Amino acid sequence: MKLYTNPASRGCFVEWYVSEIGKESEVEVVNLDMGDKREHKSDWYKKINPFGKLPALEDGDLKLFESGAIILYIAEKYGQFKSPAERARAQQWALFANSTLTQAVFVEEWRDRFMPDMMTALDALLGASPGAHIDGPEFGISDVLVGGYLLYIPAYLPQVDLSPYPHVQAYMKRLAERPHCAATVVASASGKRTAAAAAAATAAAATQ
Ligand SMILES: N[C@@H](CCC(=O)N[C@@H](CS)C(=O)NCC(=O)O)C(=O)O
Repeated sequence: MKLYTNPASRGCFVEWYVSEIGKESEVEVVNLDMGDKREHKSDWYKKINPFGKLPALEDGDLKLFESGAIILYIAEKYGQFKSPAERARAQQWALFANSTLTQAVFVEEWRDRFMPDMMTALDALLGASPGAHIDGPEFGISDVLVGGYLLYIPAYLPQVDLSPYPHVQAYMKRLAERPHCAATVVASASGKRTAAAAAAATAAAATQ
């Protein structure tokens, strides 16, 4: 499988998931230059993702874009879903993360109207039991799907006050402390992720 990405892009959510399930050796990471070369807008790349956005995945004849869809595909491919209900809940959280959550938080005009209710509900869910995760007591795919976007909030929207949501904050801290998350999403969000550093950090996290 080839993952077209960039150290600063949402491809880091995919890399996080791949490393959590121990499949790094199955995925060739191809970092495209989104700067001067604008490789993500090249004709050859638009045959993989016609929208010229990262990440995208190629697996044999399959070409796939949207980070959430890529993560769900990888989970399916490596037998991570034990039941239709488990798969459906992961799909639910992927859609929540990429629509409800991102619209409420990252669209400035909608933030005041939609973010407080949404984050209050998320806070209650995560505060229901100590150490809770998005889809139950254990860490899983839904934490990557939702957690990646949550961890982007302080990085891209430092003006957004998350202190009214202490359980969300504690959850974000728990995720950020996971070595594979630190090496991918946290490093990307802090802007410290060059292609070389990404490869080194992912290799180091894989050995822990
Ligand atoms: N919802 C898409 C978002 C894709 C996206 O906007 N990617 C950004 C990088 S994080 C990008 O390629 N931006 C360059 C551009 O839009 O020209 C996903 O999750 O994959």
